[in-house]
Amino acid sequence: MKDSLFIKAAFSEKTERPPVWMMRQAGRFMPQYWEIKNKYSFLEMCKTPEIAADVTMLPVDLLGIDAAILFSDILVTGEAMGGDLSFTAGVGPKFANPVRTQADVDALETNVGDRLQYVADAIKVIQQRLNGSIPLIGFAGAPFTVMSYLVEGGSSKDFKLAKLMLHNEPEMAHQLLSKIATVTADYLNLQIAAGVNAIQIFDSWAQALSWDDYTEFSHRYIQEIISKLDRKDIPVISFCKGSSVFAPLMAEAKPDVISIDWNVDLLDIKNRLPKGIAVQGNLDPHILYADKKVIKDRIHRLFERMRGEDGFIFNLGHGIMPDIPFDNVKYAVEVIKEFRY
Ligand code: 1CP
Repeated sequence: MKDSLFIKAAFSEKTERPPVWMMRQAGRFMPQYWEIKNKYSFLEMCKTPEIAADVTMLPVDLLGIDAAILFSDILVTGEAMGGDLSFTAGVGPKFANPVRTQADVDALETNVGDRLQYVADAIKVIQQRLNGSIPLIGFAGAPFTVMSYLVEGGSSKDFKLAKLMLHNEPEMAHQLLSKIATVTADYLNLQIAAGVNAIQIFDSWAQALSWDDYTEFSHRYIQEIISKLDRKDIPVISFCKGSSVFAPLMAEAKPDVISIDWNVDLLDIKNRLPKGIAVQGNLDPHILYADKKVIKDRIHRLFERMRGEDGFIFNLGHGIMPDIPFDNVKYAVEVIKEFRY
């Protein structure tokens, strides 16, 4: 895999064009996803290795992207720790037993590798299907983002309860985050042992935090996780919404790649990072709703800005929205793959 465009760019080596994959590529914007989804619940799909592999392969076969991402969810760690997780169409994820008290935190389990074995099984099936063609990215949620779902009991607009725990009960919050960090490091090592070729950590809701709170309650746990990974030749990507602000701090956790949201000029932020850290990003996903000439123009604008830079992986600044036209995503991938430095 070390000769693949994606792995080379992740390790800041020269490539003839930027590699492309897109967050949330294995999901709802593809009509073929719904053909599978209509037959099974979301968690059944995640927990049945053959089905997880089918969905992982959809964007590989239909779009020709340069890296696959495991079909799963960031909340499976919370479920394995004891969260009563369900996904309902139109509602999203729910934990029926939210974590709000010291007793709730104490009840969470941390030795949960057996409960996540189905992910290792899925990785093995996916690697057979990929047969060495492109790398497979494994992933997990960052502790603060996973904590926000456990404490709120589901999605939230303002993270009021999760932030209140940080502010009023910092000791308890640290115990909760520390438990999630332990599980997450073990879980990512389980994925590495099962055969993934790269790792991404998603801290999707970090932008809700002040600089001080991000430093104390998010960054230090991501740093702990990364320091525990059996990295070998496996690049580690750190993503957060808010990376246009937090990237210099994220770099201290020593990831190989930082995935950048769309609020910042990608070259400017890259120049502010230590040498040897690659960047991934950072097209505004809303561009994929626009006319094709706009899509092409904005991709070329980004690529011209990054011309001559080693260590650049094309991605969106956040995930593909479910109602983005499939045809536009396919077109974007074609434009990217035709480009040459
Ligand atoms: O990227 C991929 O295509 C791989 C599969 C994947 C990944 C990486 C899924 C499938 N989920 C995730 C990560 C994930 N899950 C994140 C981090 C990435 C991001 O920020 O976009 C988050 C925040 C979640 C939580 C989650 N799971 C939500 C978001 C709810 C909210 O608070 O806004 C939702 C809707 C889910 C369910 C889910 N996960 C994945 C899919 C395809 C779905 C939809 C399930 C369905 O069909 O109803």
